[in-house]
Amino acid sequence: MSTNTSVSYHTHAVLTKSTADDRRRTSISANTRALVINSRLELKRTTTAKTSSSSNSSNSSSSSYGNNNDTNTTSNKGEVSLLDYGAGNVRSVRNALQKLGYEVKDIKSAKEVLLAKRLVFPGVGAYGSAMDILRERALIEPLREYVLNGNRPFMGVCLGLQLLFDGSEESGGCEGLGLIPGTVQKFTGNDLIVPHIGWNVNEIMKEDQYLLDVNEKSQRVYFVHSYRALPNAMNKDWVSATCDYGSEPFIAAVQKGNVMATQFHPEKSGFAGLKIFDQFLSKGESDIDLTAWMNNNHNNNNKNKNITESSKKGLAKRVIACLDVRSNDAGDLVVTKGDSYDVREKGEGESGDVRNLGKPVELAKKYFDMGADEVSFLNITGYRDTPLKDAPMIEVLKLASETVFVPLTVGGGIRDFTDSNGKHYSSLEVASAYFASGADKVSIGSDAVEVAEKFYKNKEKGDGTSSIETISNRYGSQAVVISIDPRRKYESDPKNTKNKCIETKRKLGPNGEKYCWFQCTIKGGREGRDIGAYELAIAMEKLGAGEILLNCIDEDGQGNGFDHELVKMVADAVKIPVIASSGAGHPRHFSEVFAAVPACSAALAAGIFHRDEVTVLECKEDMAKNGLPTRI
Ligand code: 1PR
Repeated sequence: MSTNTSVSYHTHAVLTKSTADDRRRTSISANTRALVINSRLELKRTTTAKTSSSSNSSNSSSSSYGNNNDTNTTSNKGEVSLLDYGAGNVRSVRNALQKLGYEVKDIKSAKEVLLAKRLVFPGVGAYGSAMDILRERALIEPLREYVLNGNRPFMGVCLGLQLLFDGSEESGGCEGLGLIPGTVQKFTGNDLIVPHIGWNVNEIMKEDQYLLDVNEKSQRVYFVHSYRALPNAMNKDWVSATCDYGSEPFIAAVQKGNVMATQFHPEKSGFAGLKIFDQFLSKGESDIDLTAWMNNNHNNNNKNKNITESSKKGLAKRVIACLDVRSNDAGDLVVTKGDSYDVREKGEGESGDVRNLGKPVELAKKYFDMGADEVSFLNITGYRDTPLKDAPMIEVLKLASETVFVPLTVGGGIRDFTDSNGKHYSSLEVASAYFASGADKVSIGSDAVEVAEKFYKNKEKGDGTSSIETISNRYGSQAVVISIDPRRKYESDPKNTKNKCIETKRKLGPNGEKYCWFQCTIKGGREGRDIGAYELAIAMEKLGAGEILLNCIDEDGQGNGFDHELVKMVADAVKIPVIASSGAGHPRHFSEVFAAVPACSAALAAGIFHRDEVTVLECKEDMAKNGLPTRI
């Protein structure tokens, strides 16, 4: 343990160094700087009383991981109690409320619930475990009492909406708080991709001063869930918005008097979400100027003449910015980028420097301002150590989640780990540390390959102990992303492998081979295994994963576009969302992969964004011009 600790401390110490070269590489473009300033202006408050918060509040104004110099809360809009019952990412909600200028009081006990002046009830994770925790902590009756009383504001988020209903068929069926009639059920629909992940459109069902502004301005909001409640005659008076996904529209928001709850995540829905939070908590007196934000920002519908009507409807295809993070040779934590996973500068022999493309927190904020639908951090050397000892990565998440109000995924090193002193860390513990630091999803790479190998040996069954099973049971499948790192393996005859082969039209093998399969690798491509991306994806879906991040070592950093053959093979094999990754070199590559593989839910890029060659908006404009549902 001592070795690990000293490495961490060393890394931390040298992170304070900032070379001129770093500064040059990480300088924000004039355009982005303007956006940052605009963001500050919108959130500027009339008073300057800095809100204090619970113990978890971060006071940092700058950081070695990138300046976190966005305006922090500058006004005091009064106290809001946040019920932290251990259901998942409460930090994001706290950060959003603090950003808006509320003083956040973390509460845990029944007594504190009853004393709250305004109560926010967040929720991520499985219904059954959330109800178990509420029961253990004797919170069920106080919560019911608070809502039934109705004299103080109550805001539920996601599971915090679902728990208000009579019950859910999730977790084998269980009772809820019984405050709204209806049972929460799994999405249904032919060939439907579940979880419902991403940015979708609300339809307002009744006069609702809290959602109206956002809706009138055609702003989408962020959903992530596999279960939903349906409107019916009994709950009609509660339903304030629905959203169309699956076989029928589901309840996106409820509101009655002082009680409001959303199935979507306001804290992850950019400025639109912050506006909704603020509208409700300030009883319709929000001072967030969404119009000013839209006019000053890149995503201004009016300025984009090419936006098609169809792009404004339905679940948007997501554009994700990815940050591969590692320590460079000097020990600084940097965003790097490889060509086919080789992240060292060329022309300097094998010992070329690790490419340094910027600071993680700063770049994450930049991509949020540019309109990225999500941001992913991959700790690419996580296979060597446990992130529980990797304080810098945890710190990156904490800082990024203070200013980035779209979903954050983190990967690298999520697996069971025994350190040199024999101390065992479970993958669930590692993931929990990431969730507590601001991650919304964790991505699992190397461990997933080993779990899949066991799954097939065990007659396609899990044993309940794997990272995928334990984390999805605890936090819900939507929180578990599988990062696949495949490379093409060519075959002259598909019978030469047990893995699913395709006849390729994209690129023949070195000896003219027509067939290929996509071999999974571990440890950042260092070790190939006898299992294909197709087989891995199927196993992961069965074990409870919620999403596939499909990289491609051959195309990584090449700029030739996504490997449609690979994406199609995997997207057709599973019914969970698939994110195409590796190879983006032009805005049209995004439209092309969505057109070629309609089942593909999102596309991710790194190099073109880091090098300022292409903006997120340019990718989205191309998508919207081509009629693809796009959050723009
Ligand atoms: O195996 O669970 O510890 O996770 C390690 C994680 O780190 C995995 O998700 C793995 O994909 C990632 N990783 C490991 N080594 C590298 C490397 O580059 N040497 N990066 C690496 C993966 C792929 C994408 C990249 C896209 C888009 N990089 O993250 O961002 O290919 O790039 P492009 O748009 O520039 O083409 P574990």
